[in-house]
Amino acid sequence: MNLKYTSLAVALALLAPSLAWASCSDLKVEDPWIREAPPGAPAMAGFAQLSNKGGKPLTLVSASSPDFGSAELHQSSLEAGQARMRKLDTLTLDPGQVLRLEPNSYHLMLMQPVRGLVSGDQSLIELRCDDTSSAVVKFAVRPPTVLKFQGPANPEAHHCWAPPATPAPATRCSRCCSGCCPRACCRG
Ligand SMILES: [Cu+2]
Repeated sequence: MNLKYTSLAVALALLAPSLAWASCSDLKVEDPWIREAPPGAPAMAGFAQLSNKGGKPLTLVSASSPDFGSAELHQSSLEAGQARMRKLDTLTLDPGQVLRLEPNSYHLMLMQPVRGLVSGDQSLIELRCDDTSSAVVKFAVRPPTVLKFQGPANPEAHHCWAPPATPAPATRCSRCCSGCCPRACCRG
């Protein structure tokens, strides 16, 4: 190898670290929690505050948990007065960016619970970044807070649920349905 190519190789080696993808180790996860759902609910939602403490963009590509059949990154939004949510293939945080996963916004859609999770339980969720690194985060299950009325119920909002105004064991929801979102859960 002549001097010219040696210099090039050294230059590339020095450059390489700055070309590397941001790693999940730059991901800071605060206040991770899962909203409790009625027994038998097909899905639950997970929330947290995410921040990128690194100097490069950080991209989440997937999530999984032994407590759920599958997990997806979702975003809820209001479109023409209708509450909608869609699956996100990736979620990118710029350096220093803080992003809240919260009801009616970004969330983790946790589908097919494999065990009954109730308030006080914990669930491990693995978040994966686009460089194949990952972070395992312990989420705490908490009671649902009553959701504000957000317009007509969305049939696709399968995780929308709020307890009745005067909760009593006999009237707790046994399932979620398209009528769940506005104020309370469905009966029966
Ligand atoms: Cu969702």
